[in-house]
Amino acid sequence: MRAPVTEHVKMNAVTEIVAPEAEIAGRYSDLVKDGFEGLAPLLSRSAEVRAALEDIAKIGDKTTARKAAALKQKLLSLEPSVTMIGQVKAGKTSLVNAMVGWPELLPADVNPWTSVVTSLHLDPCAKASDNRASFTFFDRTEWDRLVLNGGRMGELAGRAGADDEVEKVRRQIADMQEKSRARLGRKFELLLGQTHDYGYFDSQLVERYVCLGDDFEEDTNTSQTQGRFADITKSADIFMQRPELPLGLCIRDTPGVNDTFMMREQITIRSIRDSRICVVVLSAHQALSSVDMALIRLIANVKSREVVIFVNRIDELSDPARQVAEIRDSIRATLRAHHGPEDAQIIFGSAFWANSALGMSLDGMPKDSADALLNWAEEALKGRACPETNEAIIWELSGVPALYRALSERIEEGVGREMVDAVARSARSLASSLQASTNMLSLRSSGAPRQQIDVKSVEMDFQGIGQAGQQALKSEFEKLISDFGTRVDRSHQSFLERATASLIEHLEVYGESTVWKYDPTGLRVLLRSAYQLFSKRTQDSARKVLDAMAGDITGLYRKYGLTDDPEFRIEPPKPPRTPSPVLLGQTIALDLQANWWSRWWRRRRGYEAFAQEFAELIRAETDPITSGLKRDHAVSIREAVNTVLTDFLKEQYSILANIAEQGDMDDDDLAAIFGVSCQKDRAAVLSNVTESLNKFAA
Ligand SMILES: Nc1nc2c(ncn2[C@@H]2O[C@H](COP(=O)(O)OP(=O)(O)O)[C@@H](O)[C@H]2O)c(=O)[nH]1
Ligand SMILES: [Mg+2]
Repeated sequence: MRAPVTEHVKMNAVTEIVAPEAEIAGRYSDLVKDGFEGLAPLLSRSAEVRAALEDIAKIGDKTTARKAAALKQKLLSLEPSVTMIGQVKAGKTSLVNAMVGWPELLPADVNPWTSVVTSLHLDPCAKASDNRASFTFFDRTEWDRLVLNGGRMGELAGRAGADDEVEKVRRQIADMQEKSRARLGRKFELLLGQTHDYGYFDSQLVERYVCLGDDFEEDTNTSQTQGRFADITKSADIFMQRPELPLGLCIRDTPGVNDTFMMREQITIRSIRDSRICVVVLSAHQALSSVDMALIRLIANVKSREVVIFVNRIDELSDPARQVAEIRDSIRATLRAHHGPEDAQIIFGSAFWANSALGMSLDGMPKDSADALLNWAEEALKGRACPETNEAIIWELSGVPALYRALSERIEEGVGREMVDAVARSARSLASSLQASTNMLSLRSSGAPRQQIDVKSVEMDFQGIGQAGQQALKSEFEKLISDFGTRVDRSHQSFLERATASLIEHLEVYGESTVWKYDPTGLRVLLRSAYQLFSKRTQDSARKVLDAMAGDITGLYRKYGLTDDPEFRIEPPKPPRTPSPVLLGQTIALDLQANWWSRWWRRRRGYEAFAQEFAELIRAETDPITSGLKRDHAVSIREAVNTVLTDFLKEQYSILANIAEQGDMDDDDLAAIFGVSCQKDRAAVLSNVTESLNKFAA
């Protein structure tokens, strides 16, 4: 019988020594195996589609084989991405290091000024020699926006007329720029907008690009190499082999949302928009006492299933077994109160424990941390099978396996499934085209007259279908976008009216000396529902247009006598998913309790001026949100649909053109391509492939 968990941990936890690199890698391989069970259905579906594609390549002609290979490659290159967000010092970077099994890869505790987004691309198929890194610097425009306007914060304060505040921000930023220039010397100008690529990486290299030197606040020392480029680095991409993972994965570490200049809020918004899954890292001791509203606003517009909350640093709690439940309730209550993703999964853990399990410093685990571990072990492992080794127990308690389990589920049900289904759909098209060629062959061998398809005429047909589709899409979207714009403007206007009315009422009751506050949540809720409606309608419209096109293409197969099967039809692609309106979370003046806001308030004199200036300020603040929704979001949705439409058309055209070319060939050539002698085998393989792929039909 195995010793009870707590005993087991107690005996060994504090006696290990720091493990060397190879040992850490070995441990990681063992530990990380747990956590991906949820991906099993996805992996087997993917394998099945891959096998079908291989069969298609075997029995098809060269063009078809090439297409099958490209689709297979697409399956293999699936790389879901996960964005880690949270306050500075919540432990995002430490957690990412643990997740990838390299405890000191990304520097923790970086200077809060840095704004680098680091993407770790984990590739299960790559070799160690494929490891590489690439660092991109801000370009001139981005840099100037930060420096000249003082970032979002400067913009905001500037608009509110808080000139002294703007000046302060500008001075600090000018200072930063000067130091960067001094540090980088003449290279500064040259570097802006550039990318540096390396055929390797290690923690020192990453540090040079990600870590501002500690000298930042003091004197500049241009000779130092550490943090040499970090001032102007915008993003780091690290490509890393990870044979332990069953699937490619991109983990994005963001700098943290609470910065003075709000430069990073924009960066974070963009990063969340690019990922389908977002992990919010909170620090346990903070999670109870304070809530970062900027953070809640950012995730409020993301679907619950696409957010996972990781409460980190539970090793610092005195009694996690009890406090965890409290923290969970408090987070839920906050999410509910602020219209956040209430049902988001909450996981508790500690990046420190995870890195300890990997072999960093089991010997040095402080007593408090070890006590917390034992305390949490009893609660967390209650009624569950206990892992075999110390490392495995600590790893489990660190929450990292639970996090991987959560991510696996989201990938399986979301981006992974969509991708496999889309590839299966394209594979079915290829199979249908093979079926059409087969039909053509058997017609010929039965002595029917040779079917001629004019490639030119196929091209004309597709041009016609394409134009009709584009036209339909254009008119559908014109109407949708205009309706959406009207609705957004109406919400905006009525919000402004209500806010101004409330302001006047406040002035009447309290006069000018008490600061007035107004919650902009109402506006966000209205805009969100307008966006959701728009989103749904665009999906419906896109589906309608794509269905019609698929119907027209099916018609061509009949017109050219390639099928007499009444069931035969070309499947339309799925309309692209619409992105979450993360932009709605952007901080605006009304959200802030900043000093300058109340000073601005106190400086206004006169009733009339108040109301008018206020209305202007709020309009200027909310305009970027409403116009961003109307412009960027709406237009990018239309473009995404357009891309799907164009790709579909191209794919179908090339399939039919290929068949047309075969129709031109004489029997000997065709026989050479397809090996007519084994037509029977072909038919059998094809029917297997079709049966297997049909399982994936919607
Ligand atoms: N005790 C403890 N410290 C942690 C944990 N995670 C991170 N830290 C420490 O907290 C500090 C900030 O961590 P970092 O990963 O840089 O946080 P980030 O700013 O969110 O990326 C560092 O000194 C870490 O060593 C944890 O789970 N437990
Ligand atoms: Mg960090």
